[in-house]
Order: sequence, then structure tokens, then C-alpha cells
Amino acid sequence: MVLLSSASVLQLALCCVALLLIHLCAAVPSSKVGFGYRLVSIAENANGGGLIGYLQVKQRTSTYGPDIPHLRLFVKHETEDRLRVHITDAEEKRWEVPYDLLPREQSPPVGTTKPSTAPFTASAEYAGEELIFCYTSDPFSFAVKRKSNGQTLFDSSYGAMVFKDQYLEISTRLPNSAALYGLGENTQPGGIRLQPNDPYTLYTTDVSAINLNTDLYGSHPVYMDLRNEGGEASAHAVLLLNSNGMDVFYTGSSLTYKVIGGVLDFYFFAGPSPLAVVDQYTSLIGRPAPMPYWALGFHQCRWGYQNLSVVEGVVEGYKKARIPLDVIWNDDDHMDAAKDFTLDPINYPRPKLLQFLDKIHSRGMKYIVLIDPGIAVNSTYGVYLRGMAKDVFIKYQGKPYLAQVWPGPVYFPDYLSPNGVSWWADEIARFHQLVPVDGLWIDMNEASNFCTGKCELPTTNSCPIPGSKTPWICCLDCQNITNTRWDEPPYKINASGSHVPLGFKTIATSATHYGGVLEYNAHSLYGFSQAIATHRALQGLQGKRPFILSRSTFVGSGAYAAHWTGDNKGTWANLRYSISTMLNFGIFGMPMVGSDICGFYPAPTEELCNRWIELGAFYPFSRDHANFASPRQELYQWDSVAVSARNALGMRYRLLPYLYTLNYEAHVTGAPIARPVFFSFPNFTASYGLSTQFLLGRSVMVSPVLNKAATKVKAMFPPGTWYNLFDMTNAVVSKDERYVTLAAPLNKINVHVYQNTILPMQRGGTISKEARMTPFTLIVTFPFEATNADAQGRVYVDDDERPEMKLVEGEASYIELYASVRDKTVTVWSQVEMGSFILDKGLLIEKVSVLGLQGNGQGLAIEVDGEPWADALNAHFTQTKSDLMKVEGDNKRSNMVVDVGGLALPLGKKFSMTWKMGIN
Ligand code: MIG
Repeated sequence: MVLLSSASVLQLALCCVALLLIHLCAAVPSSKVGFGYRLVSIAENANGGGLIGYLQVKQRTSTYGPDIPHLRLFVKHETEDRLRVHITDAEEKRWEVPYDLLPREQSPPVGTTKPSTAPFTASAEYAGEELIFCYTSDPFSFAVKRKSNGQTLFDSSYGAMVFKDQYLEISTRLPNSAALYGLGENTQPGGIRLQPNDPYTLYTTDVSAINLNTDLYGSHPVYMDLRNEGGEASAHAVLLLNSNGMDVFYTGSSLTYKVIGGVLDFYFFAGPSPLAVVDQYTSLIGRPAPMPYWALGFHQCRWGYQNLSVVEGVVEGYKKARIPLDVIWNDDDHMDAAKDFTLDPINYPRPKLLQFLDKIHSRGMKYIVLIDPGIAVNSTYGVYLRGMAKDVFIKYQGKPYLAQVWPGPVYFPDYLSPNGVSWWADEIARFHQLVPVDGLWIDMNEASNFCTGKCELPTTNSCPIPGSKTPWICCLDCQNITNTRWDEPPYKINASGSHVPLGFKTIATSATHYGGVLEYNAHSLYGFSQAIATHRALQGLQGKRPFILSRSTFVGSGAYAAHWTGDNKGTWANLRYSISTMLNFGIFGMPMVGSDICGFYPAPTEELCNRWIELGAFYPFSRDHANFASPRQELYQWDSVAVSARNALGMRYRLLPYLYTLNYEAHVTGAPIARPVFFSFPNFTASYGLSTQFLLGRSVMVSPVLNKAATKVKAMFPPGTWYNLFDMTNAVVSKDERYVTLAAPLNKINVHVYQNTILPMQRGGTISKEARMTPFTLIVTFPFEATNADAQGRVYVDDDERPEMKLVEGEASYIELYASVRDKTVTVWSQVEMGSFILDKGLLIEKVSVLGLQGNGQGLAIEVDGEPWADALNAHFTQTKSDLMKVEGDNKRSNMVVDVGGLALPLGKKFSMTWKMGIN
């Protein structure tokens, strides 16, 4: 990092002169809301580095409240690829995302420094390794530039910066060529690439995924910006770390934030590759939580499994149909009157449930149940009584805030309160004594409330209304709250897509958390804080790796929980949307994500459910879930769906070692499990908006059918050879961005693996616990007709009972796999890091399949640990005749699939095998 010496803090720099000129010449949109600020001082920060500047408002207005007269600017290159620009009130401490929820470097407390009297220049630059912060002083604006190619990534001179107590506005100019991704949670009918003029409102809300371009369950004020100028792509990301509601307006040539509180706390991540961006992003916000192995198996859930026998029947149904199933779920049906941490004594009697759990646990299957944050107000309910005794609930005017959810009247736990967190952990521990669940599903945590405003228990009717068929209708006596600036802020974000009041069907925004924190500020952190508390609680139990599924999420949630995209519809359009939302969550640092397979409601058609499981089998989080009002939709309910499920999930279960390795890579580097195609091919601009296909990891392409009655799929492949995983004699050899038409009969999904890959696969099975012990096959892919090429892959294995996922001798192993073809010699070899764990498990390689060669194999030699391998006797070649290879969209060409079978190589020892290519 280049730090400026104090004497020369502010050398004049060309980049900023240019910026100043642009600023003077460009037609600056006039803004009646504010007139911007003037920089009055800037100097190096003596303690802790960075720069500190002071700003003064140029002219105050009263629109949306008075401007804050003096601001403090703090700028720091926190790492070589991360720049922070933090702007707040110079005099008063303002609300920020709490540092204990999202641990990160502190910004200097306000009031500890004074404006410097040292002279400074009107514009200057402050450079890090790759990012450069530039400013102009009057009006104040800043820009962020990339050193290596001179690009301006962010340029706030586009409009006046406004900073009021309840209204912050700042803009950036953007080139039209910039492809933007992120800003969620949002169902985007236009696909992953942000569309100019679509609304992007961020505020956590129980608004279902069916609603397009609306603020949904989560809030992620971050975007990735991918540019390709002159054939060289580079990506960066911009996070505005702020938990207040906001509207973000993207026009194609600019982006404007309008935020109703907090501070302007920008983090810029330099990239330049998309993978580097998520690595840098998750190094700030927390690495994705490691998932237990079984979580990568298939999950079945339904709202409306009336009793335990129905659940038992589902497990048997899967078994009989030989469809993989790892995890069976209960929605709220197991509860007694919808109360968290209870069991319905009639429909889910504890002794029977425990017997059932013993049985499925012994098979390696898992059980997860739902909980909601709302705690029933009920004087016979221990969870409630203990919560009251410890004073854990969110308050309104000094008393617990009354709301209504499934159990009727409820209070909401305050997960910002230390008591709230410890009480929650204790309740989870007690529940675990009652029912040894393997994970928790935290729903309704936006938080969702059936009522709005200030509510009381009704005096004239009972609530819940006994036997009500519509328990989701508010039965409390409520009044809207309109008399505070928290409930009715001057600027109205486009909440729920219709500018509803902020407190609509959630906690009143004038309610308070521990320490007087306003719900107004902390609203979008509710699900995040609940996930943290739940994670802490589960981690305390038996020292196992927690599994949590959360509906509401915020920046950093990925470090604790998985996510599903919430209530969707069983339609073809919703099938398509699921891809974009899934890919967005990968960018948000929450790679464990999926949508309700076959749709939450209403009844899916049989055809749709076929196609949905074919796609859903490749969601990182793969779960069939439905609403009680829909007919049953377990995959065995239709014969044709069962066939598709066995095919697609069969492939998933064979790919589990690959998925688990991706889970490890996600945890270590933030790399999404499911990725947009541009992640591996950033220069392939045709993929920038591609939202109908995606990659698992670097090189497995999923090309699902997304349209009714289709039996073909048009798919795009970046140049190179892509082998069909279901039929390896079949490949796509792509030269450009033209679509290829692939056959896709009802029961088939197209999944291809890219050249230069070594894909670790196992035999699969119907329960991951068994599948993971089966022998490995390594699929080695060379470019079509390769004579000189390389391939690479990797496998991470551990015992997923451990909470941590890291390479520790005896507890995990990491194997790197390599292959090359040179001068008609083929070599496949491994390098082993900490092999003892995998050796103890006795995992073997039984086969190596090599694709793309022109000749057969002769003269096989194998070494293990550098010595000729004594057990090579059974090793043999099986070669598939060249003329079987089909190349889509091309003439039949000659090629080979060379299998080396009969192996029993210990995966935990380094091996090397080599042979000569013979005749074609
Ligand atoms: O108000 O627990 O999104 O998956 O089945 C509905 C019942 C509450 C919403 C979740 C959905 C779940 C349902 N829940």
C-alpha cells in the first residue's frame, strides 16, 4: 500500500484533474434534496492509518429533513485489494451495522480527531496496490480507479451527495458496458444481469419469491461490476454496508443509492476476476459456513405432514422407489399449537418420534424441523416464561412488542440482546434433549407478523380464534403508528413494491432492541442475528457442524446458514427465476442455496416436476418442499418423475465428492458452488447475461430444460470441449458463442464437464453416508483430439461431524489430481496433503477414464508412493471405439474414451500412472 507522507498527502494527480474536468463539464443532474458538500480538510490519520477528511455542507435544504452540517470522511486501503470509504456525521455517532454482529476493522470513533489545519490540494489521489481513491474538494466527490488499466470504477461526481439523518444519497457514474450483478434479494425476470430501470429496493420482507423486482426476504447491498474493455475482462464489487432500508436506482449509465439511515460505508473489492471478488468479499463478511456432507444430499419437506406416520411413509416411499434421500423435514406440523420447541402429543408423540429418529439415524439419514422467531404469549409455555424472566423480547414503549404469527399472539426475541442470545441457546439445548434434530430451519425471520402497528390482545374476541381456518388473518386489536419519524420517515422506500409503511406486517420500526437500538435501523438484521444466535447454540451441542436454513439474510449470513429462495410457484417461469436467485446468493457469499423443487404451490404438472428435479438435483441445496394446499409432490408420486429423479439425483450422488470439495473451496475462498458461466470464462462476453445455464464449480455445466413441451435445449458453451457426463462418448466441441441444440427427452438433463478437468466421482447410492464410502472414478478430460494438454482436479475429504472444516492431519485429507498428454505419453498422478484421514477410511480409486485422446492405451505402468505398484495385476484398459464419439453440431469425428479399470489405488497415497498412446 502506498501511503502518502503527511507533507505531500495530497499530490496532484492527473487522474483527478481529469475527473474534475468531467465534473465541471458534465451536466450534473440538479437535485433539490441537497447541494453537496465541500471538503474543508484532509490529512493522514495518525492512529491506524488511512486518511481523515472533514466536509461541510454547501447549502442546507429541508427536504427529507435538514442536512447534517459536518461530515467526517475516513478512507483506508484495508488490504491490498480492499478500499474502504466511510462517511458519517462528524459530531454525533450514528447507527452502523454492529461490529459484534459483523466483525471488521473499526472506523475511528467520531470526535477523536479534529479537522486538520494543514493545507491540502483541491484534488488528489491516495493509492493502494490496485485501487486508487481520488477526490475533488468543491463540491466534494470521490472516485475509485483501477491502477492496472486506469478504469474508473466508481465516480460520485455524478450527483450531489446528500447526508441527512434519515436520508442519504450518493451516485456513481457507470459505463454502459458494465455488467452488474447482485443487489438482492430480488426475483429477476430478466436474469442475473441487472436491468436498467428495474427497481432494486433492499429491506427484508415476507414477500414471496413470486413477486418480481421487489424487496424480498433478504438484504444484500452489494453488486459485482464486470467490464470487458479491449477483450480483457475485469470485475470488482462495491458493498454499501448499511442495514437501513434503501432504494437503488440503476439507469445503465449511473447508479444512485437513496438510504434512510446509517452511514455511507463503502467497501470496494478489486478483483479482478469474479472469483477474486468473492474471495475478497467473503474475507470481509465471513467465509461461507461449511456444510455437513449429508446436507449435500437430497432433502424432502412439506408443510402438512399431519402426523408421524405420514413422514414415515415418505421415507419408505423414497426407499421403495430407490430415489436418493438424506434428509426428511418437518415444517410446523410437529409442533404443539405452532409453539416453537414443542411436540404435538397426539400426532407426533415423543416416544414414537424418537424411535423413528433412531431408525433413520442408524441408516445415516437426518431430520430437520422448522422454528419461527415468534414466541407464543402463553403463561403455560416454558419457553415464553423463561424468556420473560430473562427479559429477552423486543420492546415497544417499555413493554414487549405484541405481534401475531402461527401460534397467535407472540413476542419476538431480541437477538441483539446478550440475554436473548443465551436464552435462545438454552432453549435449543432443551429442545435437543427432547428431540435430537440434526439442524434447524429458521423461517419468518424478516420478521413476519400477521398484524401491523401497535397491537393489544382483543377484549371482545379470543385470539387466535379457536379452530380458525385462516390463522394468518390478524386477530389482535391494532392501530397503525404514524406519529413517529421512524414509522413514517420523510423518504418512503419502495417497500414491498408498493411503498407500504416500513412497519407493515413486521415489527413496528419505532420498537426497540437491547441498548435502545431502533428496529428502524436493525430491521434487516433480524434474520442475520437469529442465524448467528442459532449457530452459536447448535455449535454448543455435541460439537457438531451446524446446519441452519434461514429465510431472511443479510451481508454475512452465509457464514452461519444456508438459504432457500422462499415461497415460489409451480410454474415454468418460477423454474427459470430460481437460477438467477441461486447465482446471486453465490455472489452474496451464501453458496448453499436452492429453491423449493416442483414449486411451493399450487399443484405442479407432472412434466414441470420432471424438469424441476432435473434442475434441482444440481442446486447446491436440493430440497422438494410444498404447501399444505398443494397435492403431495414427493418425487415418487409420479412414475415419470421418479425416473428423472433417479437419473438426476443419481448423478448428483455420484458427484458428491466434487460437491463436497466445492463446499470446502467455498468455505476457504468464498467461491460459489453454483456459478454464472462468466466465473470460469470472464472473457466470454456472450455469457454475461446467461441465466438459463450455470456451472457447478469451475467446469460442470448444467443446461436444464426450462420450457413446457420442450424436448431439446439450446445451450451455449464457451469454446472448448464439453463432455456429456451421462454419456461420455458424446461431446460438444464449441468454437464460439453460437447456441448448440441438445437432445433433452423428458427424463434427461444435460450436464457437461469441460476439458482440462479431473472430476472425482464415486458410485453414488441413495444415502450419502453410503455413497461416500464407495470407490472413486476419476474422469480426466482433455480437449478433443488432444496431443498436448493438461488436466487438473482436487478432492477434499473430512469427517463432517467436526464443526470446523479445515485441513488437519488425521481429520481431513486433500488430494490434488493432475494429468497430461505429451509426445503420445499419458500421465495421471496425484499429490497428497495429509493423506492419513482418507487412508484410514480406506477410500480407493477403482477407475480412471480419460476423454479426448486420439489413441488407445498400451504399456500401463503404475507407481504408488514412488514405487512400482504391486497390486497392478488387475489393471486393464477398456477403450471405447472412436466412431462412437458424437460431437453435437459437428460431423462425427474420431476419438477415444480410454478407461483404466480394475484398480484399487488408495486415494490417500500419491500415485502416478503412465502409458503410451497407440493406434487410433
Ligand atoms: O406463513 O411454515 O416460506 O416454506 O412452509 C408461511 C410454513 C410460513 C413460510 C415458508 C414456507 C413454510 C411456511 N412458512
